[in-house]
Amino acid sequence: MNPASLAGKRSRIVTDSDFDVLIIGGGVAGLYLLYRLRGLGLSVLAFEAGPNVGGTWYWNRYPGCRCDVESLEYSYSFASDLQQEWSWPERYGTQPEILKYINHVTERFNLRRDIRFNTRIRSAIFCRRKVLWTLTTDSGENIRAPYCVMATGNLSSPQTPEFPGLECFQGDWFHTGLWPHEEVDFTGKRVGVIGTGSSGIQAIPHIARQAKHLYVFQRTANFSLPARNGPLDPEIERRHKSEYSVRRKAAFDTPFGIAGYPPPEKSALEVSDKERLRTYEQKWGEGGQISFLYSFNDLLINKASNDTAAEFIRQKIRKAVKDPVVAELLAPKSHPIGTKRLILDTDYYETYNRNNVTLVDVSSRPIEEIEPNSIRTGDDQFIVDSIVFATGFDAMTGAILDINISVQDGPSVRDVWKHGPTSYLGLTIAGFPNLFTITGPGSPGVKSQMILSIEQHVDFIADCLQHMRSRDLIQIEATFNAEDSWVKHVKEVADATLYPLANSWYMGVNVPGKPKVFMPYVGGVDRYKKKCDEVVADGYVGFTMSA
Ligand code: N01
Repeated sequence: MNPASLAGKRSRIVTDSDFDVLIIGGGVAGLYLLYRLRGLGLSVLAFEAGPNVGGTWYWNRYPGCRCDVESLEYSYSFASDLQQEWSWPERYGTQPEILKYINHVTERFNLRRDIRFNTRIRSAIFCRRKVLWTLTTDSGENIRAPYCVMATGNLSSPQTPEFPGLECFQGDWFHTGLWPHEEVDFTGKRVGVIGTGSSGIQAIPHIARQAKHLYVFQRTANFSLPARNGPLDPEIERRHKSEYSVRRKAAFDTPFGIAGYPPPEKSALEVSDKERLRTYEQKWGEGGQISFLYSFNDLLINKASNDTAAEFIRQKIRKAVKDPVVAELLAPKSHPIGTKRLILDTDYYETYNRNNVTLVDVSSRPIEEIEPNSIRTGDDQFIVDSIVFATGFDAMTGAILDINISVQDGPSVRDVWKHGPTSYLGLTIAGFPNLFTITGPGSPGVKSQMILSIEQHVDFIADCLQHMRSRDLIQIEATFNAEDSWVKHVKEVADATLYPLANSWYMGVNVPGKPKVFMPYVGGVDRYKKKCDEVVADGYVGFTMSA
């Protein structure tokens, strides 16, 4: 196919190009970007490796998969009609519901026609002289445009540990992040789930209800709170929708990008034991991460305060799990609460009271080998018919580094990020003109209501392209100075919190050989948005733009 014919018209920005903007990714970010740029009259093509839209919500179909942000929040805000018309059945959206919503948005705004599905981009090379990115697909086709945007997602590169023997395993094995489309039936099977992060903790109660026996291989115990999910109260929905525009705006004045949680004023150490307990009990009863982390104002910065919250949850686990030895293994002690993603579950701890569930502690005796019909840890052998890897992702940088991105006769992103990702605002990388990343490392994306952060980034990029076009500018690049100070700021902010104390995917620790660098910006959506607004108000300070 001639790519230019897909554009419908020749580019208005650079004459040699096939399109004005190429987008990599057809998930929540890619779709909204397509919509915005189309609205500016730009010719745009998006590439999606999968056969359909949805990104993370297309691939993560494991049993029990649902969002841990409330459904009334976790949705687009750009179209008022859309947010008024769509109805979420439950407090937290399931994966099928969210995917249905994404498909609805795709159809409603006729986005599908500008997405090339089943197409993986292998390389992206920029020619400074021609001001053109050339993207090469897995079938060898080259497509050119002056701008390229990575809408590749933060959790889209699934990680399966390289256990010896996996290739000889005779049963079925699955990764939660690449779950098959056909129904997987574990009835009558002995199943091993490896990993107890958000995915594992959501899947385990469901698999336990089906399987003949479930072995859970836990390396690190995690903090999880009851989600308190249930049907969405129509009155809550009505009220929320009537306040949507105010709430969405107010969300940008909050650290996590969700309005409605008044910031706590007291330290956990300032109040009496009785008041502290009462607060935690109330938050525990409400369900929700922000609610709990907002119990006091210093849970993420003061270890002694954090210990009080962590101990509260440990006590809850000890009460929920009948076998005290199992309860103690499930009670997290390795990291402060909230420094790894705080998980929301339904019946997770209670699942260990079932006779068909065994918790296997692999913290001191790791999995050594997968045998044809078992998982072996030291001398112990666990016979299984199926294995579920809930082992997470090469987060934030994996999908970007999967593509060979470089400037002709210059460095590649792989070279530049050898010691950890660098970026200006998580939006651009110095030395790589006309390349944008949506919610890249250095942005608050993964520490916020993700769709809000995505919309903010997309709007920033769209406004920036519009600004340049109106001034006949075609090239934009972050300066190394601006990038250096942003990277320093991101680190300083993280170092002032307890986050770096956890071996989390935020730090890249879960991927062997990955540089140990804290990647998200944890200064809050409010501070971040203010900084982006100042950058724009000061004439895109920190960027150079040229004709
Ligand atoms: O992945 P994870 P995830 N041997 O990296 C273990 C989002 N999400 O897919 O902690 C044994 O958190 C690993 O152990 P350890 C959310 O942001 C959201 O669960 O490294 N175990 C850990 O227990 C989340 O944070 C939702 O010691 C091994 C687990 O595998 C992010 O996605 C739902 C191992 C990986 O946990 C990632 O969550 C799902 C090994 N060799 C996901 N290697 C919702 O919205 C790894 N592990 C609800």
